[in-house]
Amino acid sequence: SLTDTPLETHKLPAEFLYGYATAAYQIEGSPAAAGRAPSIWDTFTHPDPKSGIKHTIDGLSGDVATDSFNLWKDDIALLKSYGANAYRFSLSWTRIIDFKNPPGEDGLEKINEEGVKHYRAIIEELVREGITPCVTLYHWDLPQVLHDRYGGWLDRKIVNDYVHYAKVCFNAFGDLVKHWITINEPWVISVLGYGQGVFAPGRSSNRNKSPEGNTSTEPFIVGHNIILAHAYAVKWFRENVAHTQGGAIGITLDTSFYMPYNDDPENVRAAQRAFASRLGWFADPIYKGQYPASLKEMLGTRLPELSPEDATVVKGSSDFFGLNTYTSNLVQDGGAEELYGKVKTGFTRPDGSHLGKQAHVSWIQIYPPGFRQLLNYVWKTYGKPVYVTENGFAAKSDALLSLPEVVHDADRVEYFRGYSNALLEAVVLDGVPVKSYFAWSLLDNFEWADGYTTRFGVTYVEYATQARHPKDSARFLKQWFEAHIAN
Ligand code: GBH
Repeated sequence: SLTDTPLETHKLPAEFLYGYATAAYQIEGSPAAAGRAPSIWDTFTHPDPKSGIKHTIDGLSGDVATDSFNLWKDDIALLKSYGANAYRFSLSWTRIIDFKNPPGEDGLEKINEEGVKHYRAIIEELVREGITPCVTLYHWDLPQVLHDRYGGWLDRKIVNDYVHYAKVCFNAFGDLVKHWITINEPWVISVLGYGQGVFAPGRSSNRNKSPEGNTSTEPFIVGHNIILAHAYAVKWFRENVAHTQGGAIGITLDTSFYMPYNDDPENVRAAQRAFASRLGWFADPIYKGQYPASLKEMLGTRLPELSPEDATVVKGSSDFFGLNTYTSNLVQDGGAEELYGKVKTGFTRPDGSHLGKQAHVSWIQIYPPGFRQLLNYVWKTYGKPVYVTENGFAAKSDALLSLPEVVHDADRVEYFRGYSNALLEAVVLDGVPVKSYFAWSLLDNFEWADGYTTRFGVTYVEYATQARHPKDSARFLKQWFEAHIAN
């Protein structure tokens, strides 16, 4: 049997994709270059003109970030030096579509050729270097114009605009790009953007100052429109691109692994509810054709109905399961927050011990067994090959130390050692078809509401000079994947 030989002698298949993930707003900077117009994240990260409220911890925005709009060749050189055979990055919708000029008679904006040219150069360079481009169409940077025009994700009109944008990208890059991710983390967009208001566009009825929106309804309307936008883009792709140019397309969802706090049946059910609210909300319609029963029960008419016509487009609309995951949680019944399934989550076991080492951020502890179990859960529940599209760690040392010591990120190395071995176990011992591993992230970068105070990179970025310094974790992953991908 497989277990007769040591695990480290087993290999991932030669076509396994190993690389790093980034997102446009987190790395590019140059918000006005090549004809780019503002997205909701540009608006959100600049102090509100009326109230002066700032939405990032350090008050900073993605205006500069890692300057990757200019330094993208250096980024690709880093990928190459790290032995990556794939790169997951996102396109900026407002650089590809021309939102600086009014729409045409069909209500749709024209292509911004300058923006297309920019990304075309990046994609060509990646291919030349033997690095497979995996393109995310939407990583949270909604065109501000569409938000202003009809409320963006709050209106079904967004489906038409999103499909238009997706078509432009398929047509412009589909000869070279064979891996497409429609949308990154719908739960985060819906809940943090329209429920808690801590991410753009910052809508929440639970805020003390200037409450806006409706936390009990908007997240579910937004979630619904995201599912439809994804599904109708995939429908177009399959009817027009898949059979000529080929390629796989799917969505990326995010979740922790949820474990009951103890054997108490209430807590066992709570863990199931946590999965239903975080993952099932999106995964059940997309892979099974309907919303989870527990969600319908909890939300009643506040959960939009999936019409039979839409359901046929939504069901089966992802070729793979794109998974972003960072940690595991112990789940208890209770908690009022329905956006989390009315559960309490934590890291502390009944005996007082912790799941693992704490990250610089509150929401991550190192717990590799949960990663292996999650890969099994996703495969068993949804039956699609799994692309791990993000996994990573914010080490405390990144925030505490400075150069030159800061590149010795022992905690991140520990994290990646545990998680890469857990992935190998899931593939080799459990038979889960995992096709990729993208570590988050290639570089320290703009970490949304955390600004630049949290660093996830395997490369330390000196923001004053934009100098890049490889951390020990980059070397670790290079060696690990060199040793574990078959030739
Ligand atoms: C990913 O989201 C994103 O895709 C990526 O852009 C980001 O840089 C990366 O994570 C690292 O954060 O502070 O308790 O409110 C992962 C899902 C959703 C997890 C937001 C952290 C905030 C938790 N993330 N969440 S809290």
